[in-house]
Amino acid sequence: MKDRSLLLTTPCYPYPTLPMNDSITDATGQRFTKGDDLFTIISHTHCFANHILAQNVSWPSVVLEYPRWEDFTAEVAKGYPYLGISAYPPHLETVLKMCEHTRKTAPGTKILLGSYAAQAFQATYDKATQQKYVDHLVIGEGVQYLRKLLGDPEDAPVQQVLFPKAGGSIPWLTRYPRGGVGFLVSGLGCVGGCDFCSTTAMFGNKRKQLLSAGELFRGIELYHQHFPDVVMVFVIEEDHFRVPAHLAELREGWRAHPKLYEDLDCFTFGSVDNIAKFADTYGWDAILEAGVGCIFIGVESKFAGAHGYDKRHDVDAKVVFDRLHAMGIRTVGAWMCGWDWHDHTNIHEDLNYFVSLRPTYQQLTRVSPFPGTPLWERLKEEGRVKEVAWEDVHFWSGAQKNANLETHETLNLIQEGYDLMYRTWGPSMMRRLDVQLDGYAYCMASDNPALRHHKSKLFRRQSSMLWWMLPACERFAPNGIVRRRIRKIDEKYRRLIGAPTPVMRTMAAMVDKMAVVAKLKELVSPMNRFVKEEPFKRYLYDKEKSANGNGHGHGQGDARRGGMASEAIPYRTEWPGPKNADYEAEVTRVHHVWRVIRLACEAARRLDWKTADADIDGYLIDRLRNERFGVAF
Ligand code: B12
Ligand code: SF4
Repeated sequence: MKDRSLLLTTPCYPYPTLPMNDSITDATGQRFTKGDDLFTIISHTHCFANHILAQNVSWPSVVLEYPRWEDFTAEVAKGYPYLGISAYPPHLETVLKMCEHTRKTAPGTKILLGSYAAQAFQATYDKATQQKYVDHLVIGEGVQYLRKLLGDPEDAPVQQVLFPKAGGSIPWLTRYPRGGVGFLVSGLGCVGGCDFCSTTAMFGNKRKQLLSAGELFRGIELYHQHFPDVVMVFVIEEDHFRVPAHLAELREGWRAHPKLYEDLDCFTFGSVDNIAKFADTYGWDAILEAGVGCIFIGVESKFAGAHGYDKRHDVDAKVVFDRLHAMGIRTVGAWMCGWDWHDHTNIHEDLNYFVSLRPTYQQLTRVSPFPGTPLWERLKEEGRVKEVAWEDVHFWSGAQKNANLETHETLNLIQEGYDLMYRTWGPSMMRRLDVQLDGYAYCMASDNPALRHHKSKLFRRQSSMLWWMLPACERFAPNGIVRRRIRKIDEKYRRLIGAPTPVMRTMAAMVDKMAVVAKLKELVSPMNRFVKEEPFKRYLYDKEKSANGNGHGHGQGDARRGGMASEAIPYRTEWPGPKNADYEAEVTRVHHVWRVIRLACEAARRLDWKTADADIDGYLIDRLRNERFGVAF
């Protein structure tokens, strides 16, 4: 038996696929940019819960991410005192097998199960069954729980240094984009108490703050210092606008370091009414000043306010979406299908209301009763929760017996909704370009020097990068409406920023050709046939601080060799197992393609130096040099 060593893991592969044949770990492909045809972004991310736990206990820890069965069993055989599994409900069947195996082969190992699989497991199994598989079911905040168990001081602050980065790209540009998105958890849980919401239930309708506004800002800075190519930090805070003082204080950090506005922004979550209230108190500009670039907004339904959801009661969502877009703030709008009030007379009215908001990205899901939520309790009492396999307990579960709609209808309506978004507004990339151009105009007209001199630069640079995609999006636009919209966006670009530079034109021409090849491939072998799989990685938190803070061990390239840990990056990454020849070949191929494109762009810049733009072209060449053309959202 190992001494003082913690094993943390995600569930083992294979992972279930979603009803529309999407990867369960790919947020952009399964939702945010779904329906965008060739322009759907495919992304990867990490299990941050396990990393937060490992960063906040004194015991050395090993984190397994996406292990295959043999990887998991080999690690369990080493005999850890504790095995912690962080999982979601679709993996419960696998998780139970993992527990059975651990009980059999490492009987001294105590098993902890956390996150939403724990919530579902507790809600659906009796005590005896729970104990058969798991020693500690952890519902709610885990750091404190684990510290208590391991004898660490419980009330020490929850520190967060750097986590592995997430990232995404159009797969025919690169299938293995380097991560450009950082991650920080500012707060868990929400006081909103919406009956369908798992997170409010998980944290007892309370918000648990993990980072003060100052700590959050320092975390953002740390990402920027170590990874200047990080373009966004994804901040977990269920409804940031419900804690206005925190968001307003975050603004102070940015204001004191306005140059940071030029390079990155933040993703956060908000609700319609609370965004409007925040703006009433602090002014709309305060949202931009707080470094917010993109907000996830639960619209849920046009009729949600009338049915008791107070976050959607006072203000028309359209006003908030339009106002944010006009300032350059992107939105992820979320809509749900299958509310009890949905019937054949109003479902299309509701869907079209959502479409009219023109969210930059979208999440359309079915109303899904997650075990452990009040909605699930009520529907169960009413005999309206169907037995579905654990692998189907997710945002598109079909477990609910709808009041007025057939089960298959809600899934088809969702698919129709994604298609409608694309046919109405075009791909998210072009919606983003449009919004960011408006942001550029807004900042240039602002009296605030931080917005005018710094934030405007981010909009200008990112717009020039998105313009790369414009000719290809125009060529393959789904209809004339979208094609014209794209032409209008092009006109807006030229009016506000000027003619595309030689680097932009060269790059766009290459991308356009790559899109033609991708379209031809799509005809015979649609991308949706191949569900993305994540590789297995092993992160070692040795708890020995190295003086070397150079960030080795954080990128995929270093991961194979196993890099050094540092104070900012307190783990070493290993990518065990035999080398994957297909992966190596693809990475080499993409590397050569992008090298050639970069050389062509550099040549174009030299030849056509009169129309070159030092800032835009420098930014773009730099991204090509580092192969950082993957995008956030
Ligand atoms: C980032 C995120 C993702 C990412 C990455 C998730 C991952 N870990 O692999 C992506 C985009 C891939 C994703 C996908 C999905 N997600 Co998601 N996701 C989130 C989000 C926004 C944040 C999760 C997070 O990292 N939080 C930060 C960490 C630190 O918090 P935490 O996970 O709660 O962990 C704390 C405690 O729970 C506890 N804990 C957690 N694990 C463990 C383990 C041990 C051993 C211990 C002791 C403690 C412990 O300690 C931690 C610190 O306090 C949440 C919403 C939210 N605000 O939480 C939804 C959420 C978790 N996702 C959800 C869902 C449904 C999914 C999907 C099934 C989507 C779908 N298609 O339906 C997939 C499943 C992915 C998978 N791996 O199987 C739901 C879960 C609802 C439910 N009851 O099941 C949530 C709650 C969203 C919502 N509002 O409904 N998701
Ligand atoms: S406002 Fe959002 S996060 Fe808060 S309880 Fe409602 S749905 Fe959940």
